[in-house]
Amino acid sequence: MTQRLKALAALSARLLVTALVTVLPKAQAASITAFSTDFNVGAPAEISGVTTTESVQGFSGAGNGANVFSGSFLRNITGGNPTGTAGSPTVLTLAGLPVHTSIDLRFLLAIIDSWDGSDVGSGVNQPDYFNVKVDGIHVFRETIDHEDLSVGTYTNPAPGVLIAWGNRFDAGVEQNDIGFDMGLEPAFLGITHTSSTLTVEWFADGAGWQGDFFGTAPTDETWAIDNIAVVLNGVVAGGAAPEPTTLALVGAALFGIAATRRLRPAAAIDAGTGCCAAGRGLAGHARPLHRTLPSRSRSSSVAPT
Ligand SMILES: [Ca+2]
Ligand SMILES: [Ca+2]
Ligand SMILES: [Ca+2]
Ligand SMILES: [Ca+2]
Repeated sequence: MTQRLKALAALSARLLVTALVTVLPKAQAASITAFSTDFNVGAPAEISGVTTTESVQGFSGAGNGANVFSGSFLRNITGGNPTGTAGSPTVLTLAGLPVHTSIDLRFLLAIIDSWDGSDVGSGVNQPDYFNVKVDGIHVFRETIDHEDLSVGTYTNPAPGVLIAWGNRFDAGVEQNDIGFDMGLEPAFLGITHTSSTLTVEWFADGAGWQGDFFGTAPTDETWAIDNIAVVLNGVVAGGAAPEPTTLALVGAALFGIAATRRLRPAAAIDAGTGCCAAGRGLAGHARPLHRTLPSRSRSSSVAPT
């Protein structure tokens, strides 16, 4: 591209953002997608830490509407050797965000193979926690049982969250896998956030975390994420201008303004405990049962390892 064309493209991006922000009525806040990735061509530059991508295998097509696992996802197999060693995080870092009042964090989550949950029997190889931190503070920390969710703290996903169940990955290893659409999980909706920078960390840990325990394929218990999107809520006309480096990104995002209406009250991070959003702590859940998993005996030939 010639210098003249590059300059023209940059000018167009600036005019687009200016025009779209300007047309928003002063009192009307909008929601915009500030970042998204499907990992189908690898991890973008905004992702650091563990960035390995690979085929979604049998998770392909699982999801809600067009928001489905496809192509590749980012898979994190770290930690667990020896058992209890925390996994290394996968990190998303954004900067130059326009003024906003909260964020929605959307992603598809694959819980792969023998996650042992917590609080059952002898507690061998437990607990296994899946964690998400926003700017260093937990918004999600739950133990997950890969067989039927029955012995973890995450036993009762909200409607639509559960999108896959069965041996979807490493099918040669008889271990059940579970998929979640975390874009519908209340813990990730309306997270209070106003900074122009954002850091999100995904990682696994816990005294029973085995991760890449064997040091070779197949791994013991791993996780993967696909279709990440960060939605900024409460973006208003007259807010601080984005950094030049994010103009094109935000401009593209504004094309997709959905004027998302807030369906749920804003979640709150408990500064005292550092955990968790929207009342989802480690205690039991009071919500009625939403999930519809097939019944499954835990005494099957596929004992958690
Ligand atoms: Ca993908
Ligand atoms: Ca295990
Ligand atoms: Ca474990
Ligand atoms: Ca599996």
